[in-house]
Amino acid sequence: MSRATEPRELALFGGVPAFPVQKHVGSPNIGDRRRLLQRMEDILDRRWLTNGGPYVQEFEKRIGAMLGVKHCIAMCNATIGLEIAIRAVGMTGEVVLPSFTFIATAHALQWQQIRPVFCDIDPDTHTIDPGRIEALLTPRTTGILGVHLWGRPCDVEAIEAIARRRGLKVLYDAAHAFGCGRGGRKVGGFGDAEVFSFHATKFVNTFEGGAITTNDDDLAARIRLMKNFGFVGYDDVGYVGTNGKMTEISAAMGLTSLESLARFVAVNRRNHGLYREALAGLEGIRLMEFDDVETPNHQYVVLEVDPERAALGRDELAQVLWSENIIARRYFFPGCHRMEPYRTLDPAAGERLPATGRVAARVLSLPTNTGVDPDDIATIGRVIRRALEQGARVRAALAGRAPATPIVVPHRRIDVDLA
Ligand code: T4K
Repeated sequence: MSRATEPRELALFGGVPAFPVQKHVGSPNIGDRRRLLQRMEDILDRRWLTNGGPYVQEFEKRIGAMLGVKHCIAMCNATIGLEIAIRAVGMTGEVVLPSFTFIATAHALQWQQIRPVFCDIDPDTHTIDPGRIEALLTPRTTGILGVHLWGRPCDVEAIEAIARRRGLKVLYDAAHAFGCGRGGRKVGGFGDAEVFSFHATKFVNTFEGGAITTNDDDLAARIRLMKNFGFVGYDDVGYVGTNGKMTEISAAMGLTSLESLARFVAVNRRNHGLYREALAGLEGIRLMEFDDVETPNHQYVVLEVDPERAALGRDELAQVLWSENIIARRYFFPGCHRMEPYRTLDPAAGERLPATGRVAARVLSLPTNTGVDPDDIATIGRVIRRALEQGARVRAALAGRAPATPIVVPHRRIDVDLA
């Protein structure tokens, strides 16, 4: 564990960085190590490492029961999960999705020659704005891919009404939304299917992993075939497939994570409250809050820095934090439409995405989860406050410098000597 030191002078001005070791967004939540190690021993004893082993089956059953959804199919990661779900529901041609998301959402379509058509977001919730979807539909559109960003469920009622009217498939990228819901409805059963990520940085992690959930029996059967090369029998393939399987060791981590879910969410909720206190009253700084009807997992603490009102812009504040070893992330700057191949394929997309552009220029995710403690948050809050108080000085110091992104250092480097 790193120890935070009281920042007297900002590191930008030659002071000692607030943290001796980098503080990350997405530092993994880790459950009961003893249980995990027991399960790992069991896996080795059984000599059954992957291909639908007992831990994967248990993991799928537990998630299905927890989310109240008929089928859960564990995956090696959410990106492959999205690709398989997209293919299994029969999306082709064009699919409407937000640009304000992790690049994997768009790539999962483009990877299979489906054109991602970027839609603007609601600037308050950061999720797709259903009021802008219909204007983007063409005869080639086959579906809508919503993203429950930060664990905030999309406006599923409005999206599903459009889909019904226009005969479209609906998928949700629920990478951030495990354990989330709204108005008593849990993420997992919306649309034709939903796709979760259990990457190391997610609320529940399986090192790498993901899952597709659906209430559609035929779709679930197709997905199961597709994720296992299309095998329908011992020596028989009936479908074009790929390898989307989760390993036993990942499922063991997942089961162990599920057992600590209540602790993870309690810590995340506490952290969110502590950030609220630490950042209270700062001009031009907005902490993303959730509606009373939502059940968030609080896996992300998201700030918006208003360049008109705050003493520093988002990028200036990020530079200050990075120099203090606080590795805040500009998720999801600059928006998928401004990355390749999309910016070449649709160079004018930004014109119809004003809210995406505005939000992408303001957002900053701060370290949270079980990897930070209340002292860390107090320190991060003090650094932000101090940076804004000394806004003019910080701006002047950064003016001549090229913006530099941080070099992420894993906690311990391993030097392999092959000589
Ligand atoms: N859809 C959405 C909306 C998503 O956000 C994602 C993934 C996906 C789909 C696809 O899911 P997967 O196929 O990954 O299951 C990270 C994650 O790799 C990615 O899973 C996640 N979203 C995205 C938001 O964040 P990067 O490129 O930012 O990763 P990286 O290596 O910079 O790590 C992020 C931070 O976490 C760093 O500050 C370091 C820290 N970290 C990372 C790892 C792996 C740790 O402290 N420990 C670790 O073990 O994408």
